[in-house]
Amino acid sequence: MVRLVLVLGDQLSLDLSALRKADKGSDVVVMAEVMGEASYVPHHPKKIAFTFMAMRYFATDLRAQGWSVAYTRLDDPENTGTITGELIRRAAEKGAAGVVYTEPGEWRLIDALAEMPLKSHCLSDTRFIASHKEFEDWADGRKQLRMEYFYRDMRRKTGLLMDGDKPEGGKWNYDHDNRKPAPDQVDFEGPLRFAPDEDVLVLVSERFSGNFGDLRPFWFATTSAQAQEQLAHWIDGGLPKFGDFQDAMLNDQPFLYHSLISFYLNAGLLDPLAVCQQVEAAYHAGNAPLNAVEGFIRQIIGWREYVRGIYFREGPDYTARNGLGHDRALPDVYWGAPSKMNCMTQSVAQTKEHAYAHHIQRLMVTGNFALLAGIDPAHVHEWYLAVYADAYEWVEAPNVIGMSQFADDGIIASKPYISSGNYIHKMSNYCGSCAYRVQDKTGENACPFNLLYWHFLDRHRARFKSNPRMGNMYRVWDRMEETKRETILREADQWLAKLDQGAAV
Ligand code: FAD
Ligand code: DLZ
Ligand code: SF4
Repeated sequence: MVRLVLVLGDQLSLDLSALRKADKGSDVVVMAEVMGEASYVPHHPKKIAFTFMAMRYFATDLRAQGWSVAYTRLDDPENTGTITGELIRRAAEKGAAGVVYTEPGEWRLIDALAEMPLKSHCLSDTRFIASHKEFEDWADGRKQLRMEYFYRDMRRKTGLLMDGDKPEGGKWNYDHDNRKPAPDQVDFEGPLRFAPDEDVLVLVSERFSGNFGDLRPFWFATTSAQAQEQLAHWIDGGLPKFGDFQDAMLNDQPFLYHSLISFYLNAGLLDPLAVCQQVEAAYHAGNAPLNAVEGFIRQIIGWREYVRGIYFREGPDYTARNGLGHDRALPDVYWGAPSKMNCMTQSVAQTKEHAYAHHIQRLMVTGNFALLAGIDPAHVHEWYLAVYADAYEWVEAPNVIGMSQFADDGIIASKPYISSGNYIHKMSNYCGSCAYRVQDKTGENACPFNLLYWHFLDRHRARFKSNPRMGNMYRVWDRMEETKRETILREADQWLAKLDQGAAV
């Protein structure tokens, strides 16, 4: 009897558990471009195009390997518009007895598939290093779920950068060496650029031109072979300085020494363990220093696995958390409206152009600003989910709701990631070309990050005053002259009022 095998747009891996379970001779793979997935948030057009191109190439690969694939294009007149609708339609068409699928990365779709009126079998997603059970076993009974300890277990489990039972070089974490400010010159040319599928670009431009984001030029890799080329190119040229400049930001330099592989990892075109093994091999061959290699491997087997563990442990209501009670609407600057803040303008402009921003831009510019300004975390979450080509809820939500907005009340972060303009000034050259003055703490030209930093601390005093990691901040605030504190709070309120009125602040 025929069985259907679902392959979603972020499950493009030949060793997907559903494919491994299936029978090539009798089962039918179902892949579908559907409006339901393409519009549940207003995705960046590059993200939609990337997904459709990669899905089409993957279907071609599967057919070449002997699979029978029922592929629905977005403009197919029979298209029902949802993944479950397509499964029901294909089940009737093929006379299928049921569906086998790999667990999706969003509760929304997990629930929809579970409620589908078809006999179905959901398998674990084995493309991760830690299973749900392993994460639960690690997390259960701990007061705090600190990534660092989970990461050490993943090092032991994978054997990556291990010297027997000791960490390579004697330390688990070389982050201290990874905070150099922006370099004067970047001597790595950034990601490889690949030719797109023009049919998909036309389709996406016809249907999604109202979405925020530039569709062209389109340069992403869309096959696993191309993604592998990009990885090799970056290991060769970008990895050696990745650690040093991981937190740096420069005007008109969106990529610096970053790997630009999150899209490919998350869509299934690259395997995380294999990626880390190649990066480790570069270290053993003497081609990259330990601080870079350890820093990179930590992001993948540490942070990436850890945030996934949190998403599934915390459940579907995680995205609705709002521990700090923030309720401001997302300002238009996030959708490209003019702003005098150069750091925001730079980060949003490159997001619009590339559907990409690197970690520190997401955390310490757009995320920091949203947190300081008290923006509703649900709106912030939707924005990040829409505008980045690597965004799926399992990875985006813990980074936004937890790490960036502290809306989960400290499950992920032990203190909020907030900073005044000083941090941005230290790590970038943004402030030099900004209409505001980062040195000014008050006054007409004061950097808004300076005003809002104290405003945040003051309005959340009851919540954070006893946090041992924030004592210093409150001591500095309390030592300031009262009139200065009053001026800062008044000017911050005035600035926020202008923001709410839609002024180009
Ligand atoms: P590099 O800087 O080269 O890092 C290498 C890899 O490490 C990345 O490709 C990624 O797979 C992994 N990684 C690094 N940091 C994290 C992290 N915090 N969580 C998970 N994986 C990590 N990453 C996503 O993949 N999807 C998202 O939707 C996403 N949203 C984010 C939202 C916010 C507010 C923040 C602060 C971070 C977010 N991240 C997200 C993490 C990180 O910013 C991106 O993974 C990274 O910028 C991708 O670019 P890169 O491939 O050049 O990464
Ligand atoms: C992101 C995305 C988009 C834009 N379109 C599709 C689609 O048409 N068909 C599909 O199977 N998957 C798509 N995806 C990826 C899914 O949204 C993703 O599989 C779920 O959000 C679970 O992570
Ligand atoms: Fe951003 Fe303030 Fe620097 Fe301007 S001065 S770039 S607003 S941190």
